[in-house]
Amino acid sequence: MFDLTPLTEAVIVGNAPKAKELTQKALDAGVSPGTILQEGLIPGMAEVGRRFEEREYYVPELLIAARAMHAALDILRPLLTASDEVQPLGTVVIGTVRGDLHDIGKNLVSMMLEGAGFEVRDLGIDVSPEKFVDAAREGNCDIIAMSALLTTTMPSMKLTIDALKEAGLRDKVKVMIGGAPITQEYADQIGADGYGEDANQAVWVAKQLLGIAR
Ligand code: B1M
Repeated sequence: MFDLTPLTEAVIVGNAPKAKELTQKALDAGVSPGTILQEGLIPGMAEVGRRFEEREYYVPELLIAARAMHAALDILRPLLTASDEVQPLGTVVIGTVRGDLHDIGKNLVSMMLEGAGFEVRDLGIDVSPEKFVDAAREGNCDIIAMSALLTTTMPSMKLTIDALKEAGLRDKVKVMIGGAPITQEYADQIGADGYGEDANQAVWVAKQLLGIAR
């Protein structure tokens, strides 16, 4: 059995070349991309988060850990996403809300949605309510998916929903939200249609919102 612990460690210490190399080695050894993600990379970022909370790590360590995680994700992304031949289940416009620069979780959700057969338009980080509205207005958008990692940026989700209402677009798109500080209760409070606790659940929620029973 392939040991993913060194990969987890490479993320924790922020060694991007090593994270890349070990991800490729794991794939070559037949480990599935999903297993590498769930059992190698995500536990690494969880430990980074713990060290940050315990003040063993500071922002520079977070940045280099995030860079290592991204290096590994670059290899996994095409393997987790669906082939072009499949008709998309629907289109999701995704972004991290205004003022928030955290994108690792958002990128994972994006990849998992693509992997499940959705077309995903990723607006990136620090996305204003106006940008989400513009994307919804352009059409070909079934779901607006917002991610927030900071308690201070959560209100931007409500502002985006308000802006969609003002633009007369609220009944044309579904809205789903997620991110570490987000809860189902918060989603209900601001009038979002769905909440995903993690990237897997996000896929399930997106399907539910579009009435896809698969
Ligand atoms: Co920041 N940061 N950070 N950070 N950072 C947190 C979030 C924090 C909890 C750390 C802490 O203090 N314990 C804290 C927030 C506190 C709070 O608001 N309550 C914090 C802080 C304070 C800050 C700064 C203010 C620090 C500073 O500068 N003093 C600053 C803010 C910058 C800004 O955004 N304006 C900042 C900066 C950064 C870095 C840039 C250094 C870096 C981000 C790099 C990057 O993303 N490219 C960073 C990191 C790495 C973290 C931690 C350590 C890890 C976040 C992460 O990537 N987790 C984080 C601590 C922690 O989480 N324990 C922390 C891994 C990722 C897979 O999980 O993003 O939760 P997550 O995504 C999950 C689910 O939440 C869910 O699915 C994902 C996969 O399962 N999900 C969705 C996410 N989006 C979803 C959307 C959905 C559905 C599910 O539907 C649409």
